[in-house]
Amino acid sequence: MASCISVSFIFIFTVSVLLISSALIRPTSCIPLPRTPQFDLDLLLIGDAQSVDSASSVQFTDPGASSSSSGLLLRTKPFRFPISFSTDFVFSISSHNGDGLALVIVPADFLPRFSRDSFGLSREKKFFGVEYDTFMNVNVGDENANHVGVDVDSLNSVAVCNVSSINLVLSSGMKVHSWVDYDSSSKRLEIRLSEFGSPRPYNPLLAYQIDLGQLWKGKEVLVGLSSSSSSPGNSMQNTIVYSWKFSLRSIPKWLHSEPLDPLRSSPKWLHSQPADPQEFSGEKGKDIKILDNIVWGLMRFVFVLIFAAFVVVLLRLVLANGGNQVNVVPAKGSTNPGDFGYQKVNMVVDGGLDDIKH
Ligand SMILES: [Ca+2]
Repeated sequence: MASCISVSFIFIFTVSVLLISSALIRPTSCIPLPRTPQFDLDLLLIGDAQSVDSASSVQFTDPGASSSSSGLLLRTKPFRFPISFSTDFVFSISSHNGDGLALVIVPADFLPRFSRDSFGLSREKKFFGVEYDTFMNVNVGDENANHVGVDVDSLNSVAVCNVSSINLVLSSGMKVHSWVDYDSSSKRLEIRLSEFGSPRPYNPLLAYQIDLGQLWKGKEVLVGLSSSSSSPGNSMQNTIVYSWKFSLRSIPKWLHSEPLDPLRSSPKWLHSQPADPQEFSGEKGKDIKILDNIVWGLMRFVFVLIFAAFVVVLLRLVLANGGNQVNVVPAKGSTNPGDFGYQKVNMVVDGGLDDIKH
């Protein structure tokens, strides 16, 4: 009987904990975005985000929600900094009260902490964001309700630009196009914004120096577009994204500030030792060393063969010259006195020897 009561207590306790947890924790739905040419693949719809207009666009918040609403369009492929990225998206924000839209980079395990307010980031301590803010929150230092801001671990932006300076109103309901580029070598972030249909502006609306590699310290991150609104008693802001492209660019390895090693540019078989011990360590290193030895052995063997052939040819030439020496020197051209015949010439001298003496 006692054990039965204990089991019942554990069951009731467990159910109660689950019910309370489900009430406290933001329920999130993860729905793949239908494949459309306006969006990259591998995207998930989180929270109140849903595809609308035959999956041609994404609506982030639920205008009919009673209290607050938030939605996230999340790219499911994690990545790590340092890396460069370029992204652009077209969106519209209705003129109702709401936070606007944000490009967010969050830890790879962020989803359980996605919330209903503050672009879904109120329960996340580590994030990077570019906010298109349409609500003036004095508590985080917002200067107006129409600005672009750069957020690092806080919605109190580290850099801000008034969108009114380019004669745009984010919450006008009109489509706008934004480009965000980050170069990891120069550590420069650039944000551009224009009315939809206009060309990409040459000058960024906001540029900011930030080392995202230092911020994330090699941790896996995810990127997404997020929106939230809370306006009890009033109709809520409706944020729609019509297209989103995101691409990463790695830094070429040779651009890293490593000392220049001239041995790297020559074939590996020229080295008796590997140029980079780490690169050729382990079994791979052993294989390459064996290959080096084989190539070196073959080169020595070929060299010996060539040398031997040269010596043989030279000897044959020398011997050949010695055996045919008579034939080589023409007989008529001989200067050897022994080759000439002698003929005795008899001279008759009148007067005898005495006449000669006189
Ligand atoms: Ca705000």
